[in-house]
Amino acid sequence: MRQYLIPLLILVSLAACRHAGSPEPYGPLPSERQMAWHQMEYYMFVHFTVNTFTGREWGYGDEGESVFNPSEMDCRQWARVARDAGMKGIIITAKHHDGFCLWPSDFTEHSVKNSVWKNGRGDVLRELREACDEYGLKMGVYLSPWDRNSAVYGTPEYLGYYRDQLHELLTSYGDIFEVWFDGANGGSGYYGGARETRRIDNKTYYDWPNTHELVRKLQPAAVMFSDAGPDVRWVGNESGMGSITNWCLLRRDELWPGGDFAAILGEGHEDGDYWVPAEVDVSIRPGWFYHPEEDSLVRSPENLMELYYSSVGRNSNLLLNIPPDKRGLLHEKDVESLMAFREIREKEFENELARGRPARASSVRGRDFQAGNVTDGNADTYWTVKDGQTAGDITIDLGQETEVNRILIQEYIRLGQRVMEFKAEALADGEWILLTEGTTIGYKVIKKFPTVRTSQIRVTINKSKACPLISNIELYRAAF
Ligand code: FUL
Repeated sequence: MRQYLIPLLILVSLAACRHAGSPEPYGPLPSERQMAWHQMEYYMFVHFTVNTFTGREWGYGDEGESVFNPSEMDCRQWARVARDAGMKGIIITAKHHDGFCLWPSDFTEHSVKNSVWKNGRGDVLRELREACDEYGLKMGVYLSPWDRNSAVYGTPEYLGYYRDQLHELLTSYGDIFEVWFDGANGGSGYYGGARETRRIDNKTYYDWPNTHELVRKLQPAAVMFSDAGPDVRWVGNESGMGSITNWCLLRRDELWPGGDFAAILGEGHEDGDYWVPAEVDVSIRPGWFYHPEEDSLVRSPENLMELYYSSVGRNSNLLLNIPPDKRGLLHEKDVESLMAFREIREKEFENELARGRPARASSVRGRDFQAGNVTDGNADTYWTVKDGQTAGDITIDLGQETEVNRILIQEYIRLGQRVMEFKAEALADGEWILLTEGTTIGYKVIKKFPTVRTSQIRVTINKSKACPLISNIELYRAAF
């Protein structure tokens, strides 16, 4: 009997540990590749092709290759600016709707190999790869499904061509963090000289499942973006507005790229059945491509700061487009605005007031889930309550009267997005006053409120799908 006693005791204590241990996951969960993507938060979009030289936004597909001829092409400048701006990566239009390829593809003549740039020996993707490596950035590719140059666009043969190109991009340029599938599909074009309108059924034509499989096979760590995921979804607008209620969830098979789903894409679905968070793509200029007449219309640093709040501050990533000019350089105006934005942002979040401060909660799940986990600066620890409890509050003690006007909150999303309703209050003159309230949290929300002087901040989770898991709360006193 004695020989069974010790294993039995271990089993019993393991069961007890599990009971008092981590909560079970709730609902759909992010994959590791999606977790890595969430942490990127802010990165650069680069729209560059023949349009840069013709002044168009959508090339027709009949542009001569000689049109592409940047005079001072320098991907290192793009990467340096991205790094200095605080961005984590660059996604480039390897091929936009006009079909011109920025790399010397073996599958078309319509590429840099037939341009005068570097006598046809240039490769923008290669240069960008080297620059990203030098500046510690990740790299992503946009490969337009719609191709207004290809003679076979609209036929089944085109899918082979599209996948061959994807294969080249995903095997020749190192690790790709995001593959961007645009939703603009079909219409008029050159199509190898046919000059006609070709319509496709965007729900079936591209046979997306097989393309997704190819990407998974070639770059298992890459996320795929489209209107409908599978890994990252479009936010539903191009004006930089994340939705205030923002579930990282969609319902499977409800959407497809190019469909008219803007309303759903903003909020996602509280009861969605797969994890597909929103990305906010927006340009620093009115157009996606560089046009000299827009030099005076570059977004101001203050405007970029607002975009940051309406994207990163609303549980989305910010993909900010900075289009190179005819020289192949990011324009001085754009760079100036980006750098000033970085300064404002750093100032805004200069002094974190909650870090290391003691916190108490209405209740805690157990020793490993204390209130203090939200101020310990460790993304892997969190405060939570017992199973079955779907509300609770946590109070941070600032130790002395302190001015505060920003709050940043993060859920521990590895176990699911749960919070449905929350509020933040401050103790001022003996009373709790409301600072801000919200619905979803997810990976991150940042909220502004009028400056308050207080020594205690209380965050209440009013409603949650299951016990709420809060990994981080930060407080700031921004200048404005
Ligand atoms: C859209 C495209 O049609 C635009 O040209 C741009 O590339 C934007 C990011 O996506 O659907």
